[in-house]
Amino acid sequence: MNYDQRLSLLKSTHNELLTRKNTPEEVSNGIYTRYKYPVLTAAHTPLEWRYDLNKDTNPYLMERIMINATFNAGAIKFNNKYLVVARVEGADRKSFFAVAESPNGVDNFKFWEYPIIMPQTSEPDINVYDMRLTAHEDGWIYGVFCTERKDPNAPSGDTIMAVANAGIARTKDLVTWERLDDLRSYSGQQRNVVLHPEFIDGKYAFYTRPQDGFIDVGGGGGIGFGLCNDICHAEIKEETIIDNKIYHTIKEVKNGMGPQPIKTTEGWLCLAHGVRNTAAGLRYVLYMFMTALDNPAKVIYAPGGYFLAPKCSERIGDVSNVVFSNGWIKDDDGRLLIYYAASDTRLHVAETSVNQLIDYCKNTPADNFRSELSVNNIVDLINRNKK
Ligand code: M1P
Repeated sequence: MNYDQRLSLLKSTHNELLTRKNTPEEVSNGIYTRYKYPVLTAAHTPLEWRYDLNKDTNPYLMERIMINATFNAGAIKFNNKYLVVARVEGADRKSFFAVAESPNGVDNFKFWEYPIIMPQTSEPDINVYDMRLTAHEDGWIYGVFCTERKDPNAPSGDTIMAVANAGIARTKDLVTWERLDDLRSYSGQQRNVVLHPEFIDGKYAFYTRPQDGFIDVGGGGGIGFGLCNDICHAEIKEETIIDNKIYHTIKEVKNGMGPQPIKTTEGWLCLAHGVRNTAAGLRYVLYMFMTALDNPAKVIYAPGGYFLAPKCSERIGDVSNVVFSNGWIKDDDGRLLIYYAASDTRLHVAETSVNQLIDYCKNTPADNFRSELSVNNIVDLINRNKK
């Protein structure tokens, strides 16, 4: 195949992928409906990011920059378009952010021409990932993400020890970003930090996930909540754990807030991830809870078990047996699209509604932490069904 034939094949294959219609699964659990195809994969990234398209300098038409994965995406409806800010990971293992846009939220996602050029603080990021987007009542759209740097206290020769913290940036158009100071907190490292969309007592409110180490949360962990006065120099002096990790549950190892909570008439809908250990390694699933409208630090409904777990091909990828969500979009009519990534490799979507999720949170039995009590829940349901 000559250069021109190969280029034409690359372009048509890419176009076919980007314009492929997505279809909902036929039978669902009634809580949400998954869509058949991932909405973003590494192959969705523009050819211009990967290929030198000049015949003279790239006569073999080879990829000059390979992209490994597109996953964990923040999400927002903006100018009537469904936007995700994906974590794009290159073959060099560096993650960065890029906006992809869809007319309907379930297919036809197309990356904007350039990835996000994220300004740096005085201490440059080594790696950035998992942006949560919050359209705050102050008028800005905030992106809160994990910034990772080498641990300055790593013993010499240790090339693994890292420190995670929350980076904060804001924008009005998702093109130009203003970088603010990284979060300052006093509970160790931070990951999965999310900004609440409204002021609480006149202050900015953050969901946090304090952790003793980079991977292990150690004595820390749980989803925390804290207030700060100045978003440009965010400092949380006090964190309260509002949703802890618990023995023999889907969040026995650790947990973390997912996207920004969604306000409903009955409370704030919260989506989170829980991690448990297995002989095959860590298993990441999604779970939900609701907090009080007048107090987002107070959990009012906590349905037991997972909400969404990796299924079929979702179970396989660079970090297998993982689903992770840091983005969802609510339409004005209550339709809700949940963007979840599978095994740190690709991005999927599931559709539901605000009312279904409220119903799910209120009516799913809580985890009572013992097998006997789980059986009681089933027996109770059977008995009610007999009437
Ligand atoms: O590899 C699974 C996930 O691990 C991390 O989440 P947590 O901090 O809760 O362990 C994150 O790095 C996330 O990006 C990743 O998907």
